[in-house]
Amino acid sequence: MEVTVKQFVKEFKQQFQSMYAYSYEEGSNEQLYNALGLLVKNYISSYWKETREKYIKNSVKQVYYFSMEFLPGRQLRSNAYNLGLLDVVKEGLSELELSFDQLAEAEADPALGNGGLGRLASCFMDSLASLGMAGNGNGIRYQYGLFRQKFVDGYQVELPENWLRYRNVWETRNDKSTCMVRFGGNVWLEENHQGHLVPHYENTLNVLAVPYDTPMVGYRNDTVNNLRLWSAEIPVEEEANYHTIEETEPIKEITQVLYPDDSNYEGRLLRLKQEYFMVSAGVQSIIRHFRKYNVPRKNIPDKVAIHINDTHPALVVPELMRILIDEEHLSWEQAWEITFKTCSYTNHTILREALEKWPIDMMKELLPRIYMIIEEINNRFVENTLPLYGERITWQTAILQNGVVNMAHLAVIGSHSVNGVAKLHTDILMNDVLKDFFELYPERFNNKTNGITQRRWVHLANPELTKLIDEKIGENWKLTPSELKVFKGFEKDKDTLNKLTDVKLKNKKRLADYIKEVKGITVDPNALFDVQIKRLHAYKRQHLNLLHILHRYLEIKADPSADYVPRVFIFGAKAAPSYHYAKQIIKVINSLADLVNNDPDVGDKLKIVFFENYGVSLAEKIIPAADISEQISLASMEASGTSNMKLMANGALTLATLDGANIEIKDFVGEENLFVFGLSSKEVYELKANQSYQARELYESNPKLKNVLDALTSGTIPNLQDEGYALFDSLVNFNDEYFVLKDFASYVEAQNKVDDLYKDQNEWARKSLLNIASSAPFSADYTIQRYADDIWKVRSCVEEDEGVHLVDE
Ligand code: NBG
Repeated sequence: MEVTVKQFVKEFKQQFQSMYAYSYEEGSNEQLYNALGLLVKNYISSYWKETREKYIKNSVKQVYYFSMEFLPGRQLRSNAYNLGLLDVVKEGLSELELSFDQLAEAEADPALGNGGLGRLASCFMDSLASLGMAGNGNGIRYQYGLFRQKFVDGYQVELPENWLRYRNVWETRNDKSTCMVRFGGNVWLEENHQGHLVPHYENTLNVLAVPYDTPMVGYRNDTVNNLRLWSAEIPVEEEANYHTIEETEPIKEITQVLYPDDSNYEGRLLRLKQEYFMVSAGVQSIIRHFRKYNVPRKNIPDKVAIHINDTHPALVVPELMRILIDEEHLSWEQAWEITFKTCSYTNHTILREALEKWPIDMMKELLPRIYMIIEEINNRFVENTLPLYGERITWQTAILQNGVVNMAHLAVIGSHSVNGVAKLHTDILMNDVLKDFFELYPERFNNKTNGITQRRWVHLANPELTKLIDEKIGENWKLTPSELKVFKGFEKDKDTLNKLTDVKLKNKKRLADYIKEVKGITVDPNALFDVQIKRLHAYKRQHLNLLHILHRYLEIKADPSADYVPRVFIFGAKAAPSYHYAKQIIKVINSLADLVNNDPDVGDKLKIVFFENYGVSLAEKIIPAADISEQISLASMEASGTSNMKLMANGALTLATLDGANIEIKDFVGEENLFVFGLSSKEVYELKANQSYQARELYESNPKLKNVLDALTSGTIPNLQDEGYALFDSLVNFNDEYFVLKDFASYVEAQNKVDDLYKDQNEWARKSLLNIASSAPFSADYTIQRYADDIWKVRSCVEEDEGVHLVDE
């Protein structure tokens, strides 16, 4: 969009004054940020309106991405950038002697998700808009995001994340589009005079769902899509029934907090309420649109695709059935045809504890009508499947099993498409986790490997690298990511490699300053920066990383002249508050950090930095400075991973097991340009099947490993309570569920190779360049294009010469 610096300066001053009634010179950073954000939102608003009108006028098919989590990150920079205004804004502010970077830091980072799942949803929103596709997000406006993590004495402490404290300039409360969501009470069906069975409700808890809309700005293509987050309120007409604050709690609490658990949702009533609340409001608002524009209901699948992001929104299936049958008076068969063709489902994990199951009693009591429908879906499913496939498969795939509602089964049965998020993961779904369904419906299964938006994770997070690429290959890669492969042509060009090394060093210096500022630790920017950033979970094996560091420490102590390349081990990870073992791992890493960072024998050879409160904004600071990307989950356990893609795109070399998307990274960049170690998923499956694994044997037979494990309990690491013992026990006495000890030797060997390569800076830079140049296939733009072509059947609504343009991969 066209705005001159002069115009911007004038409008910014006016905006500030109109909001605060004094001059911008007296404003705090938060106030200045708020004024700037609102001004940018003003610039967005006409495109937002026009995009919406265009979709309606052309009656285009729209995608609704239903997700309990979104992690958009700070939006000021990315909105200004996608609009093409970032330079104007920066220049205008500097004329006013204000720093854009400083104001941008004042924005709260909405932590409305746990990790990869929520961030993926936000990368997808960015790509949908940038591809000019009609894509809407549907989720919850949690009043408190994921907890803010602090370390006290090395222990994780959780504080509330009040991200709305200073208001949220991007959202628009949309009181015109509220809906009513009903819980509990009694329901019965009665025939009306047209002979339809209609439900009657009594004593329900009625909750008003209020939408807050946020613009999702496409990259230079005038497209602005909508992210709709719902908030729970008391219906105005029922306000008089509530006499005390306490009485209003059951309503308010529905959208108060995000469940702080990314793989293990305990069967809690409130969580189920949240899920239904989001689903019902979202489906109602979709159907309202059809009523308003009088679209024949049978055309719904041609006009909408509803995506179920993990099982959390799987109640979309019975909710859509409910509305079509109870309110639109379609027959069961008609309603089912529509529902099934409209819905699609992505699975994001194979962890059994994360595949949601709700007690039937709970479902019946909280959502009586929905339960009736689920029961009917299940009965019909069983009736159809039993004669064709027999007892075993039928009962293994039923929705209702042993007193619970199996949400993954509901999602698979009610969707025309089921996908995993990396090739290996999809294979595991087909051959193991959902194998019986694969027998029933092979045509539904497909893979969609995850992706990331290069706009946020390269263009904005790493401007120096972006400039270097522009300088060498021109700017086309920004609109056509596959062009990035042209950069490969520079792998032997001295000038490019030197500049690449310089860029990395600058980024590392910046991170080193930040480390000094927030952690008080001095690190050498020339050291190798080794990064593991992700949720803390035993399957992700931060403790394997820990054991290796401890091993290095012991070697350096035994021989201070040992030839190790100086390293900074960087961690960022939150543990679910109830996940005791994960918290113990955090404590041990923090205590080891205290020991190592202050040991004069060690000096710069080893430093450990565990950042507090890992999230999108911190990731943006860390990733451009990384040399090594730690992707060390037990093979078969990590569905895809996405930090692996971000780190690769920023030139880090991957140190990985053959898990999730690591395998595809290896295939694109070539095995010689990353470090692979450890068991393959096939070996993991075999080891589990033959039950031959004996962790204690490894402990007893490998002296180096024994040395390291003993150091957990010997008092070597200061200030531990029982955490060292807990780790030792799980690894040695409880037979090491995630085969940490089994992979230890090959991990150490791979780490030594990392050191060797780092000594040859030229060769390191060459491999780094090849990684960057091979990262385009992980652009979320391609991922979204594949979802659009294969699953949603939607197309771009912008001209081919506008915005992102995908030629091939
Ligand atoms: C996570 C997986 C990651 C994957 C993201 C996005 C959940 C339930 N799953 O491996 O653990 O990259 O989803 O697909 O958060």
